[in-house]
Amino acid sequence: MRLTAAAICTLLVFIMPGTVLAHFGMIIPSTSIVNPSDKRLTLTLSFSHPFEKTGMDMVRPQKLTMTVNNNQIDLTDRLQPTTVMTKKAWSLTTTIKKPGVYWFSMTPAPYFEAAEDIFILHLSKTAVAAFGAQSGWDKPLGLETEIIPLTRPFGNYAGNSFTGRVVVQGKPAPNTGVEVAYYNAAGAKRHTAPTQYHITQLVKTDDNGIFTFTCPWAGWWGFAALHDAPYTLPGPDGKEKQVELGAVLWLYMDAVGSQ
Ligand SMILES: [Cu+2]
Repeated sequence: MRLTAAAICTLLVFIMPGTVLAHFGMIIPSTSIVNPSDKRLTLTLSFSHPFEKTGMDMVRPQKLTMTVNNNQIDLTDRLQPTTVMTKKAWSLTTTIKKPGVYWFSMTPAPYFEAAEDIFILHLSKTAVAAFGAQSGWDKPLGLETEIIPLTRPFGNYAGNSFTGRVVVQGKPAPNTGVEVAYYNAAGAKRHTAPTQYHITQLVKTDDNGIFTFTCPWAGWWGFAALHDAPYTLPGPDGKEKQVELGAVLWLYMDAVGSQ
């Protein structure tokens, strides 16, 4: 049976009432660390349920940028259609030529989530370090909302903790929920959730907008700090709908020992 993304979300709501759905803007590079032996980097952009491994069709993102050493390059026009979890997604392959910390940031088109009667807009970013450089990993990109790392977001082991600061319009966001999802990627160890609560982990920021989460497994981890946007958008029925704004950050935890 084929299910549309909306049907899957509706189904999840039906099966797990009250459960926070783990849909995440995803920006996953082929590696978080680029070495001289292979300078190519492929980025894959999607809007998916990373733990459940069910996808949703994603229309062309509004924007994809690469920021390194205070220079920002717009890569939106270079996005090519691809497939993630059998659904429409986007990708781009580029070559990293110079040392640096490369921040990739995606602004998707607002996604109308019929099951929740809201729009979802996840501003999603990830950092890729090249050739040993590491300055710039702690810099904000100046997004409407974002997670600024306080832990270097690459070169970590599974079992490390990640600490970040959530900002909205540049100001720390206290008492804000941060959803955490593990990308149950093919090739990685498949993890199962003992209960529905385990699918999405949840932490909150403190008075300074800071949160910490310990990542138990090797692989990609997504953090989504969510709040209601100060504006609404017209929905398919013509009525104004709330917009869930997400500051999403993806980072990789490497396996302890040999890989
Ligand atoms: Cu969903």
